[in-house]
Amino acid sequence: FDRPTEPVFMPKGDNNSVFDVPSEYLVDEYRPLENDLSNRFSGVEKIPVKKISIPDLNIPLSLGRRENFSLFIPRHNRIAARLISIFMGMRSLDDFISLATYCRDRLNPYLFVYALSVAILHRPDTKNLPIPTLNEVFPEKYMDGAIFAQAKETSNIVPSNQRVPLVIPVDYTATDLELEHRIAYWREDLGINLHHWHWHLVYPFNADRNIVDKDRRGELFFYMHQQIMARYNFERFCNNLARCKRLLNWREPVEEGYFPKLDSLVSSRVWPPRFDNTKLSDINREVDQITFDIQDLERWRDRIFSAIHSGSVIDSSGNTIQLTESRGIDILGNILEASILTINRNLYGDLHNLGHVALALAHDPDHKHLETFGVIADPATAMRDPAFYRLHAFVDDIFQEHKNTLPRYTVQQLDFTGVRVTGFEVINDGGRKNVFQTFWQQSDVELSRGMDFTPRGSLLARFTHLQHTPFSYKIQVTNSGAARQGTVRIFLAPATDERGLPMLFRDQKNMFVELDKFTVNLRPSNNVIDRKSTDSSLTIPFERTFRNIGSDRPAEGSAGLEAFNFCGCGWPQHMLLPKGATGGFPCQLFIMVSDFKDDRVDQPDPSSKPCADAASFCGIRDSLYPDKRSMGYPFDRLPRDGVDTLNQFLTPNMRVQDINIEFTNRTVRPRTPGMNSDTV
Ligand code: CUO
Repeated sequence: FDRPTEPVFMPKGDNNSVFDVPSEYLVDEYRPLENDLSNRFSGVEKIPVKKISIPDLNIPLSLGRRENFSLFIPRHNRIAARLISIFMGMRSLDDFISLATYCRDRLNPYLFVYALSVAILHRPDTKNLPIPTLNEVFPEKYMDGAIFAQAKETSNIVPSNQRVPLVIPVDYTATDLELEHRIAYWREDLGINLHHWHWHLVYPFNADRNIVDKDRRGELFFYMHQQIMARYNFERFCNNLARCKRLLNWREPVEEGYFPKLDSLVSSRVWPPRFDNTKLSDINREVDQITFDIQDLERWRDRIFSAIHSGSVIDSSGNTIQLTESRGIDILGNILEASILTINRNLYGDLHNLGHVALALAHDPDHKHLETFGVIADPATAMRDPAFYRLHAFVDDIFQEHKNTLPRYTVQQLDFTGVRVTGFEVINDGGRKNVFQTFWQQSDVELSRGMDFTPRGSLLARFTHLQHTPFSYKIQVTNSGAARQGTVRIFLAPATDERGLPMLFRDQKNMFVELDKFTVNLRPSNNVIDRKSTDSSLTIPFERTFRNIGSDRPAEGSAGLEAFNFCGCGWPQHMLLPKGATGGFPCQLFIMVSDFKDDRVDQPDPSSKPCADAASFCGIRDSLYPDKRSMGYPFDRLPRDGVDTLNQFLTPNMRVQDINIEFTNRTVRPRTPGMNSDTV
């Protein structure tokens, strides 16, 4: 992974070991150096690479080494799926390593790192290996391109032990003349973008079927992105912006422009911008082997709506499949995305993925200007672009249309007989009650792993992000029955809409963002439950989002390493809460204790598996999704008749606490990778 455009035989890793590759593996331009190379690195550790007969790589090689790579371009995706399949098919670990070293100097580095990461995550003999986080391998996908010229200068002149972190400016993509820039700190957050990249790495839509076909993956596609939208709209409210408008009319210009100012170190190009009010066009690009019309998108959209309204879809053999209460959303997720699990690609097409492409190529739909795609085409960078949310608001609306057709939850279904939530409050570290406190923090990330051809040694970039004071929930529950288990579900929503007016429940339910979900043992009579914000079921700590697989990595074979491994997938802890506002932003904090016997999934308790702590958005590896309820429960349906407000929705096992999010415009001290805490 290190220094992805530098040849494979150059020193890698913290101990500067080198791969000792068979001479046949050297690409033509390096072959004359063969003897010189073995002398040049005579003193360093050599990792022997076995010579194998190389499988047919024609398809992966068809993507140019200096091209950009996008998972949303079908051709690129097919190429990646093929490479993943080849990596997965290598019979032994040695063969896999050998092929990877052969590929590295020949294939496109973005393609190579993506396919290698998916293969490592899913091969039984490598799945516990740590994968470096993408911001270290390709830092250019996450920060102002201007920093790299500075980084080269610094690392050439300043010895590694005297280098100071390079500061990424807070405002570098636009000014406040652009209203959307008010929430650039959220869209461009490194941790959020890393989470999104990792989510798509764990849930690819095209790869070997046994990799793609994970439990409820279509539903999770819906839910994880629905929650992104809810969080985004929440953040907009905090910044005096109205909720995001759906991209409904594909023929109208897209208001929101975006100028990413990111470099591609692989292609030595900048990522293209999209100007304000760009019109979408039919796409016809031979270079990407991609042709589709806006009309195709419209046709697929109409067919999906009509399937939702008829309550069934038609599979590729012409059979009618009901969109049932429990399975319908999963089927629709795979249709809409579309993943290879779609029930009928001819009929329902590839709406969401090609929506990304239409937006990403709006500036050069027929390759007239030899331009490549914009940031919205890459899961590592897509969330930076305001148009991402217009598209996903549209996609989410389609899912909601289906959800609106489902039976409403009855009081009997929602209640947990004999269990009452009698008290619910939030206590900040520091003692303040029923207030969330937010502010800015600076953190450092390592750049050197991704910086090719510069002197070695650590080089840090310092970025500014939102942070909050850690807090605990204190929950009082009375149980008038025998000892039993419950699932605590905690959500947060704005108290009013963007005009400051109270919201109807049917509106507010889509604004609830999940903060936590966990199982509790309830004794008869009174129970007091304490739960820390850092234990949230959707977040991962700073060290996992930005983990450095270098010196602070737990020892081989240790229990710590397993826990450290699987997923960078997980919402970053520092973004658990919306920003709020100076003087306080009023919210409603909701809690529900549901009956665990209706939530339980029939499998051995997966909570001790590695990285099971961000299960709400990411699931648990090699396990079923650990909550049997529909994702988003109890807010995933329209309310029963007669319920107009949140208070009317409540049953005795639920409770609402009014709470403020108070933002203070101050920046706290930097922290560095390996600094063990999300506490400040
Ligand atoms: Cu994650 Cu549209 O799916 O970006």
